[in-house]
Amino acid sequence: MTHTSEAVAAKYRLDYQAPHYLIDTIDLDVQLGEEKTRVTAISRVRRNGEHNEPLRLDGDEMELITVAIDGRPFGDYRLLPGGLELANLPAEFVLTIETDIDPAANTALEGLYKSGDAFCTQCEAEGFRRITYYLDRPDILARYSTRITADKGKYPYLLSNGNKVASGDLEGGRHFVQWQDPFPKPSYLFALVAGDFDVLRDHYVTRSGREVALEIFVDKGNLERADFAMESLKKAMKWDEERFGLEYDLDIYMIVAVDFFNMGAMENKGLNIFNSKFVLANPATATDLDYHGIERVIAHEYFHNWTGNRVTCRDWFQLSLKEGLTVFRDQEFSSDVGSRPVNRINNVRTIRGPQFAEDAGPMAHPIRPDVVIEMNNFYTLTVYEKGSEVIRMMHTLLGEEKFQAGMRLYFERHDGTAATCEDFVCAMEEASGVDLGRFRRWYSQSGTPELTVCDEFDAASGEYRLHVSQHTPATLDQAEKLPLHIPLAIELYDQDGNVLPLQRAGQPLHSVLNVLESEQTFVFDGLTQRPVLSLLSDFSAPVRLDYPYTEETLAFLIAHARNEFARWDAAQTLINQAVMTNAASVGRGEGIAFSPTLLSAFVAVLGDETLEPAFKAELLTLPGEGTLLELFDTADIDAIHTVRRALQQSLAVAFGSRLDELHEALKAERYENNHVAAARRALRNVLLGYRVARDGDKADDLVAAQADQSDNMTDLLAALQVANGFLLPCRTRLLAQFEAKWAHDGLVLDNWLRLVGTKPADDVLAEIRGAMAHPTFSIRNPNRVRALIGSFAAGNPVQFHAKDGSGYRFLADQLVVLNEVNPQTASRMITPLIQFKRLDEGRKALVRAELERLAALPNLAADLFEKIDKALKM
Ligand code: B3K
Ligand code: ZN
Repeated sequence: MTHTSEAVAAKYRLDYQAPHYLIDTIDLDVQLGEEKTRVTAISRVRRNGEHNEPLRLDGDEMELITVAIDGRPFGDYRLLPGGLELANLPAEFVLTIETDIDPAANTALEGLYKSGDAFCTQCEAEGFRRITYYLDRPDILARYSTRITADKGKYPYLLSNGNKVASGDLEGGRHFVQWQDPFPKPSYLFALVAGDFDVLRDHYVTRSGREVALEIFVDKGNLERADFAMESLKKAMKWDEERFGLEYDLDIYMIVAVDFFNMGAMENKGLNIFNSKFVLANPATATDLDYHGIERVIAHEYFHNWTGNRVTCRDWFQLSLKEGLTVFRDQEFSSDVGSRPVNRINNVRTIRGPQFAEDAGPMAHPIRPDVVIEMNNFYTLTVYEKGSEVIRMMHTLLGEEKFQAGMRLYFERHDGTAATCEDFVCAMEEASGVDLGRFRRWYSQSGTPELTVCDEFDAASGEYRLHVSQHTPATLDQAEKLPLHIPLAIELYDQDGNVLPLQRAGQPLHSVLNVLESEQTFVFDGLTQRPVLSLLSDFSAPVRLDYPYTEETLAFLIAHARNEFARWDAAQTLINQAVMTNAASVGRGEGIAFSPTLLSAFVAVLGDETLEPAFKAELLTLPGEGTLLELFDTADIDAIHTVRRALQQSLAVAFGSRLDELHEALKAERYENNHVAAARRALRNVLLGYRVARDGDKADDLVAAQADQSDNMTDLLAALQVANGFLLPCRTRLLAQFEAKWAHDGLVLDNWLRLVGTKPADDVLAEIRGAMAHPTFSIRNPNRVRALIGSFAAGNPVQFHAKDGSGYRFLADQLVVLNEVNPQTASRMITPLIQFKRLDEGRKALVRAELERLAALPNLAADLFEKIDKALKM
């Protein structure tokens, strides 16, 4: 995967062509060996239409041994960079290809590789071509059978997709297992695992009464950490039956947890492979947030069985067809089984923070990209999270009932096929009768739309007019932008906080306004006084909003808006405004001040006993520095940091003794693992931060005591984070104790690595280098790399953006190594270095110098090439 013209060739969505050949079945025989695995692939191939085109198979990083057609050796082939071309073929034939691969040398973690002592695979997007030469594209649907042979002692479990149809012992201590997957599938859903595991077994009876065996494979000794994942799986299976009417279709569902994995997890048919981070949990090792992540990711991969596997993507440009939709489904699941407002708040945080930053950076792309160099670079927040927002907008426009009718039509038409985003929109449109003509532009247009709203009230006529204009700023990939169909949900309140009905000339109006043009006016009447306006309820569209809210109006909405999301949103806007004003005055060398309106609004929140603790915790959580940075055209990172700290302190002072009382009152007698207890922990730990912000080192004992007495990872880590964030005297001891206790367990030690990476002090790079020498750290393990180096680059803005450029240089140095070891992880880690738009000129120059250094690497991977090349064009 070097920077040859072959590797960096761009592919365009509009160049899609149906395949010249189809493959109906593939029988794989995999003889596993660490350094040499022999793969024999026997495929039934047939020509698709009348033509004389050669068969061009994809292939990478393999040694070709033999090629045969219909059982006879075949010589009419050419090895090309990235593939194998066969000419003069009959209309139908059996193709046999033997290849050798070296799993132990595969540090890219794509294709077949070793994760610790086990073998596993990752084939999405284009990893199958590292296992055998094949038509490695998602519109080739074939039936797979897989025979795996390996040493029985080392690899007692041999797994693949579908049902186990045969197994037996062989000579030399080896054994084999044969699997057959009855569902035709694209190559990216192929999976193979071999290893020695502990297995958690359970079963699920589907709505129609079929029994499905459920098996979770974990490293030996981790069995008791798999229960929560199993419960989550069963919950997800039930929810999908109840809300979407979708049932599981095989007799067995397997999940394998591995330590070396580039992403969260992978939805391979019947055999999910997971990053162990999203499987393993017990109260001593996992935080409430970790538990939530497990529940979400287990559900997400399960939901893919219909949205992704039964209906797959025609080509990779359609990725959001399965990912946007499946994220929407997992968000709905989390909201139905947990707190809807809290889930919505956190999803919106992701959109407004990192997704908006992606839109504003060099990698801006529509949710259905038009041009791709390295497909792995497009598993993005835009395709996933904004893609989910686009599905959510359709849900808002159609309503649940019609949306579900659209889903049914989509499955009726496309089950068992490879479809496009357009197919999905057509199904929604036809099942509902709702015109989605202009709405389709969300699929083709990149960037974040900006809505500017102003209003006027005419007391004489009782008319209230809302003027809405929309504008999407140009992005690197697209200069011209068109108006979109934006569902704008609003509410009007009277001065007492009552919701006012929306009406005009005696007719009720819908609370979701259809913004379709660059400028539009909406008129309401029958009002006796100027109403208070709440805009974009529940974040009805992924846009930036500009409306001249006064502090008083925001305080009013925090107290009165009937939708919890709107209350949180008003609180965020109030904080954002204060941070912007104060950062500007810090820049001018002036002081920091927060208005009594702001302070009393938050004092009221703290004291409001009607608020759910989980929601109160969200209301009181200040936006992170990275999110605040996005508010500025040119951001002064140090000023933002100073203002944010000052705000936390001022709020804490304003909270007075109430803060301490509430913090003490939330202390639990003993740990319980449920939503109610987790909500109380969340609130208590937010309050701990405020106490320390107010009392400084005097709070050292408080924090140390929480750490020493905690009986769960959530409370322990919360104490450590505060000790780290405020550089309390107890920090050194607590971190050392944590390291000593968990040195053997990489997954738990990641928390320590994150604390080190986010240390807010000038010596952070020295500590990071120290941690890199820790025996549990390995540059080959993406979890370790993300925890230490990723947390520094993405979660420690003040130090990463150090004026002397040391942060940028450090990251670039690591990327030089990762470029060779694991290009996919390198490419994910480079994000903070390419999103430099809001930096001052001095820092921009330092960043560019590092990017140019990387661009000059002799073996620059296509993954990094694509991003750096664009960044240097910004
Ligand atoms: N579909 C996988 C992601 C694959 C990423 C390949 N680089 C996990 C998921 O979205 O469910
Ligand atoms: Zn997914």
